[in-house]
Amino acid sequence: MADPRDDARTTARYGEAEVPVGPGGETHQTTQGGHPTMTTQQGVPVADDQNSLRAGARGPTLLEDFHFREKLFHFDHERIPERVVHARGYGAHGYFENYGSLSDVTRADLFQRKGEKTPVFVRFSTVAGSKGSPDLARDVRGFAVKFYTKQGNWDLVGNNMPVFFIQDAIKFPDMVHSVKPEPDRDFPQAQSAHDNFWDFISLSPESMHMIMWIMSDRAIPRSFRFMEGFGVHTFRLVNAEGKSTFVKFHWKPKQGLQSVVWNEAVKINGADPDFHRRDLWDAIEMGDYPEWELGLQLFDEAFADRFDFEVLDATKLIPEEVLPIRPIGRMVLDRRVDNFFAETEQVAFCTQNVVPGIDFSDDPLLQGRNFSYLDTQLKRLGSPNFTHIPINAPKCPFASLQQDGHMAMHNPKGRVNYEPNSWGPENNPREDPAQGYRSYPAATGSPRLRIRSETFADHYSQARQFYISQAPIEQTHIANALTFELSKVQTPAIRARMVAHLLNIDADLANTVAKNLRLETMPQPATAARPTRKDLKPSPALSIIQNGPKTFAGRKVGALVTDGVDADVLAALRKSLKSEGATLVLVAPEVGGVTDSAGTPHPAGEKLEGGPSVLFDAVALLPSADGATLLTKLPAARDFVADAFAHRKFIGHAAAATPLLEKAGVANAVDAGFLPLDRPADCDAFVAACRKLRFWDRADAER
Ligand code: HDE
Repeated sequence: MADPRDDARTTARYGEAEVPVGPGGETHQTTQGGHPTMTTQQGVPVADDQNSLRAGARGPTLLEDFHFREKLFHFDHERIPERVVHARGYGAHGYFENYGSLSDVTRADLFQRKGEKTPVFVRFSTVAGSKGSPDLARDVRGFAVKFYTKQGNWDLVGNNMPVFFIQDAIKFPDMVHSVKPEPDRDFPQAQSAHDNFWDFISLSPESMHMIMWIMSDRAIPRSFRFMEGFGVHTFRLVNAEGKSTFVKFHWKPKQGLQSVVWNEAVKINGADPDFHRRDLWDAIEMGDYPEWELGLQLFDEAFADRFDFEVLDATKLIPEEVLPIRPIGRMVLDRRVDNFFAETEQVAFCTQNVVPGIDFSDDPLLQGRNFSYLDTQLKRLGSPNFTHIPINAPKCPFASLQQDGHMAMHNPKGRVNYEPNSWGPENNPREDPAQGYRSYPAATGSPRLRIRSETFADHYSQARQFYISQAPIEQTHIANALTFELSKVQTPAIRARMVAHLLNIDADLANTVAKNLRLETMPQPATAARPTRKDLKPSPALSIIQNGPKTFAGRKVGALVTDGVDADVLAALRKSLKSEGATLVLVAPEVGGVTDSAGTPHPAGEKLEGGPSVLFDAVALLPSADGATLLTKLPAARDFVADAFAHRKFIGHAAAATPLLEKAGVANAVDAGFLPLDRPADCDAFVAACRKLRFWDRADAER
């Protein structure tokens, strides 16, 4: 097939005689073979984009080559500073839809009418790593939502964990410096497993609750689609009568919660560092639109006063068993970005972007964030006019008397650029006391003090509550994560200092980690400003496993196939997965695929070496007898099976796969997580088993 670029313009390239053939007479509005004419930024048609202008065929490049100069100039300036935190992220468009009216608690226009849809843009992110870091870092995930409401943009800039490391924004630069690569060596990248981070944490008891979350499986989600989101801080809603209600925001994924295991995360980072962004892209491309329910925890001053902890403390949550969540609407992400840079990279979230009816609390972390975000946008986007970029511009009418600045796009017409003025209404916006934003008149006026309230002093009770709310295997994962991280810490005193904190959380946890680290002497418990409360009841809502999806929808099976794969079983498996809402990916020794037992060819989704089992939620081993013999000789095939086993995945297999099970060292460990796939009728049972996502009871699997 002819290369489409193989036209006169690109072939007539060599030698003085063969001067590139330009558009020759046409104006640049015309197209060539359907292509628009390439121009410079000034709109001048370009004749030759392959060769710079030279003094003679082998001579130096000439400065007057304005096309070359402009092209390199632009390229040299393509990058903007990456976000100082949350650099690695991925976005998508969608909408938020109300279940009903919320006029009882807020006058926010977007919440007034049942069924009304508001466009949104969401950006998910990791925190510590740079823009090119892998998706499966152990980290909190950003969950930032921009609502383009009819009364302006509202940004709910949250995370996938409901608490944070610190109580006061003044500690944020320290906390972030500590987790980032160490300044002398610039490593490790996107990892908390190093001395600086644990040094800071072990000296910051207020971080202990967040540490339990970060060491849990919440920090290694299977996908953005399977994680919760939280506004974290207490905010206010204000209704038309001016009545304020405190609120905490919760996003719950319709797809259910799911995480990977650590050994899997490490391997996914090698096999597909873009695992999370690819997952979101693929789901939207397939029309399997991810969905979350937005819920509110609403409370008044009286509840705030009687609740066990300070509601202004971002290291605390309110268990939903104590204060139920009121579901108010759903968010659907149904459109991927057209251009990553224009949308995902340039989107500028800001906690201060609120709309009438939504207001702040005095949470000192939130107050600090309100200052920081605008600052950071100016640094990154380079101009106070970053709101003129389409992704950041409101979708409702807007008008102000602000003007000029770099890259000003919305330039007012007429002579008015100040207020008060006595000119007519054209291009002359005025305040609107009725509709306009009014801050809630919360009383202040206390003495100015650099002090933290006594009500923020309990650092261990909710850390313990989180730990005891986890299923046993989740508790094991927390102990293992702490062991892993502290094993990377080279200063023994830091390890011991962390174990001293764990003693205030749970003695078994502390002892397990101390043993795993081979700590020589057990430290004394850390000095606690408040003793740990042991009376807080477990909150089942905090466990991932106890909130699984009960469906395999949105998940993927990787089927290891060879020539001769049973045609009927393959067709039946595909059908069962489709009716469940899940997908099948064929993994074969060659990407060209395989021919099934009926002689039908099937292209492969992945070549074996590029499609390890860590990329899938469950696996099916469907080789023919000859194929199984071939696979036993391939290390990637043995790893495919051994990893699926170790990661407690459901393994469907044809009897012919037995030699491969033997070679992978799992034939003697076959358990109820192994299911036969010898007949078409077996497929439904396999898919039904997969709904549990993992066979947690497997012995000798990952610890
Ligand atoms: Fe952020 N945070 N943050 N943060 N944050 C930023 O803004 C900051 C905090 C969160 O996808 C920055 O545009 C301070 C908590 C998300 O573009 C910066 C403090 C929570 C995103 C900033 C916090 C968040 C950011 C960096 C301590 C969860 C990504 C780049 C008081 C509720 C938004 C940027 C996106 C980004 C400051 C703590 C969520 C520097 C000072 C708590 C999801 O402005």
